[in-house]
Amino acid sequence: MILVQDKLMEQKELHIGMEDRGYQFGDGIYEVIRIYNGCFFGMDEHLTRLERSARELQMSLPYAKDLLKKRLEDLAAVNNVKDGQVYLQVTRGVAERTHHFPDHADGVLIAYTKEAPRPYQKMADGIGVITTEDIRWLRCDIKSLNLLGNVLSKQKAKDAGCDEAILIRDGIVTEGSSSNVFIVKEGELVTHPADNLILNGITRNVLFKIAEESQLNVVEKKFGMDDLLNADEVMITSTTMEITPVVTIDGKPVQDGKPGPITKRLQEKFNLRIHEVQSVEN
Ligand code: DCS
Repeated sequence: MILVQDKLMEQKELHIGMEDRGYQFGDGIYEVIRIYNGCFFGMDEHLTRLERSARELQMSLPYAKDLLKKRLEDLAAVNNVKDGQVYLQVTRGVAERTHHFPDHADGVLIAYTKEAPRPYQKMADGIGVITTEDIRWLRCDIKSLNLLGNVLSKQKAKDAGCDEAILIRDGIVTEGSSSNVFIVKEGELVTHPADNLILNGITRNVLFKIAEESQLNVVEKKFGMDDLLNADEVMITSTTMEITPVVTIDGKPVQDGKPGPITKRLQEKFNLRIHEVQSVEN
């Protein structure tokens, strides 16, 4: 079953309008929310970010957050999702094709779930990344459907046999093509400030909390390629990749090429948090 507006239905009943602005302009927003053992992780934070994205694009959501939360829970329950995710998107709706906003259009919301195991192997072994120029627009803080810059960067990583592309704008490390980037330097975690150049990741914010619990200082400041290449540890965070160590950058190992102790400690704390959420909800 899938969710269309506020109704659960079979996928074959879905009709997407040819002039849906999401389809024609990428004029819409989305979220990917994780489900662990049947429980949503960070649902409120994701829906708050969805509301923010809508506001920034002067879009309105078809209905209120509380009902949306309930419908997503119904969707996950009816599909009996255990470890998986929900993909949720809202477009500005269907209207005759003009670039400017239509006078009248109702937003179109769809959501579907899928089973997705946790990326255990990558979290344990670490991943290889490439660096590439950040060619995206200047509102990367909005989780919009316009993902061509991200798509092209991720493809470049895949072509190089890597799992992620780390994006560099004017010599500064912004984020990954679908993740946030952290480095460890002299016992501190450093990551790009949450301004217009990055998406303020939900996992990024979870990392802030668990770092604080571990008496680890997190500094939001800009850092460059040299800092990245000479970091003690490098990690990426995202809903799907959780906290994953980066062990090679452009083919060169990060230190000894193995996941570092601080990354491992944070991963353990993250695991505990997932279990806490489950015991609260069950
Ligand atoms: N930066 C970008 C550009 C992203 O696309 C994502 C997540 C993140 C950071 C990390 O944010 P979260 O911690 O909130 O997930 N991208 C989602 C996506 O498109 N697929 O999975 C996650």
